[in-house]
Amino acid sequence: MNMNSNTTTSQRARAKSAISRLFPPILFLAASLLSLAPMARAAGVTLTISGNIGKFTNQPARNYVFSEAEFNALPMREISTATDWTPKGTFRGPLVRELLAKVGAQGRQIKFYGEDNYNVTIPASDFSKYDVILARTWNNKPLQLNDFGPFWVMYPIQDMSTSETSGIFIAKLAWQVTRIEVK
Ligand SMILES: Nc1nc2c(c(=O)[nH]1)N[C@H]1C(S)=C(S)[C@@H](COP(=O)(O)O)O[C@H]1N2
Ligand SMILES: [Mo]
Repeated sequence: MNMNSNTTTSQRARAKSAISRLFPPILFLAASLLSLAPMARAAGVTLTISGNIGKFTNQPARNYVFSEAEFNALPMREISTATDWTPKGTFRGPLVRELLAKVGAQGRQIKFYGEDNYNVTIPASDFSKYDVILARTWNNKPLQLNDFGPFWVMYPIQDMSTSETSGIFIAKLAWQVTRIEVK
């Protein structure tokens, strides 16, 4: 064994131990970033309103995108009711008429799009007649995409008569909403 190969071996050993010292922190960092990813997505929930509106967050695209923070800063209302899909519980969200006012909505028909490609068009008059909210939470927990979220059109069912909540009414309770078009 000559001096040269000895040096090379110890250099390799030092390099190797440097990697093994660095590796756990790198793994830890990677794991932390991965576990943060779903939170980052949840924090990134947005609501896009487009169509016949007068206020925009993106002028060229002519739409208004509510960030989660801006949405959560809106005045909130609660509706405590059971639905066909949920036991009695409390939904919380802003009034749809206030959301529409915020974006300067002018249309008579409001189309709600679900992430599952469902859509329903509701006359704007419903939102002056009833205190309809765009629910973001149920029993204080944010609605998840796989559980009717992020936004669910909710009427004050408990205050409405059976004739008002019969027939096609139930089709207005669009869940998994992320986009609204004012027509
Ligand atoms: N996002 C979304 N919301 C929705 C639906 C849907 O398929 N997707 N169905 C609507 C219709 S047509 C009705 S009658 C009710 C009940 O749907 P269900 O019969 O599938 O439970 O939810 C309404 N909200
Ligand atoms: Mo339906």
